[in-house]
Amino acid sequence: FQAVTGYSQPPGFNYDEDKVPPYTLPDPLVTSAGKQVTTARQWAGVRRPELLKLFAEQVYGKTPERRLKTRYEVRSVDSSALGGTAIRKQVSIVWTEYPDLPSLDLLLYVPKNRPDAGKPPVFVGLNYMGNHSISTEPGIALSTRWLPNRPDGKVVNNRATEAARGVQMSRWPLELIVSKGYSVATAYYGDLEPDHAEGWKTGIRSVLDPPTNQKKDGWQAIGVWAWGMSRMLDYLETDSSVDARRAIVVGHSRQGKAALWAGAQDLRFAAVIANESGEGGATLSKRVFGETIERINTTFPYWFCLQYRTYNGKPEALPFDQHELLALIAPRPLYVASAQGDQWADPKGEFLSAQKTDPVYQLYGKKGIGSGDWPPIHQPVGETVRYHIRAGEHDVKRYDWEQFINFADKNFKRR
Ligand code: GTR
Repeated sequence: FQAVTGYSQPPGFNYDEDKVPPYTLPDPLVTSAGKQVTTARQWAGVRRPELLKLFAEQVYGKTPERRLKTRYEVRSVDSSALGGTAIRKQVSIVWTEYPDLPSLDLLLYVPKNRPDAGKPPVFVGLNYMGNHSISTEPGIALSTRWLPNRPDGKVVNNRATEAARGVQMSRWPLELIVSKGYSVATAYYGDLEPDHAEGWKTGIRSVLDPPTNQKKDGWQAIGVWAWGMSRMLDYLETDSSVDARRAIVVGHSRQGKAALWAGAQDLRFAAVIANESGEGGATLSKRVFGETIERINTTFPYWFCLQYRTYNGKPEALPFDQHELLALIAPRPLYVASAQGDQWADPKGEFLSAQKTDPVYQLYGKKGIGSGDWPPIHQPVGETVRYHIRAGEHDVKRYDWEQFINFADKNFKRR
């Protein structure tokens, strides 16, 4: 075990491999009735629905079935974005029955030159600080929504200032993505629900499933953000400039958790990428290393359903673990990425979890991670399921995107 120092790691948690208590993981291929799953058909028909229900009832809360009526309002189209290499569109998803509910404001980049004749695949993901934060292009509308204040003064009184443009552009290397022939669709996650305990009051939950009823399996914020990614895809299916059948849902950290849950529920997502998604995301809960269920439920009591709290301090009682969430992505391509400086998210636990999906991918004749050991930094492993750990802190870097794009190139067999 190599201690990684110099990064913020909340004290009082285990970061020592030698101190991980023994744990047993459930076999994804055994049904709740104890039957062995041996075919893809049994997986899809019996086990998969069973697991989806477990994750809804025990972790993320049940997604409301009611569909909101929407109208798509095109706010702008610029056909010479990114130095003339891309078309930039801003489209608002307006919830027509609820005029006071904030719209979900999409920012879409479509490459003008493409390596193949077909429509470009599209990365779909929510951003943390508003669409204006992912690029300094002045044509991007400055978000007027609630945002977390920043010590650098670029967000004050919970509102963005002009200085907030581009503050997270390193996380969205648009030129790179577009130059490789991919589109990107993003929106601010706070359009759906601002990320704080009272956030639901001005978000989608206020109309679809307010938490006031204290339902054990009530919908919570991670579920809302996941749902929002599916609504983005609804729009993309109507936009002829992208190939919505090759939509890759991507998320970092808490949005990585949401991207996994979105991909698990919504089979229209052709691939899923979870960057440093950690606890309640890709990593194993029963492996006690870094963040715990108790801690995440305490710090973020509005992210997961109330039922999840029954596992506080006793992950061994979980009848499943997060490798079975990852298995819900099968047979679609799945990328799990870690960072060495993000011990909080338990990089090794993320790897082991991804590796444990192998038997499920095998049912479909696909090769996942394979039986190798946890790889060293900057050595991606696996095929349909892929994993890397990079040097550096909890963040999204150009290195990560380079791997995601290679992975998409390989798995989407560019037409
Ligand atoms: C942390 C949380 C992690 C992860 C992270 C993030 O505070 O404990 O699980 O979600 O936030 O989203 O950056």
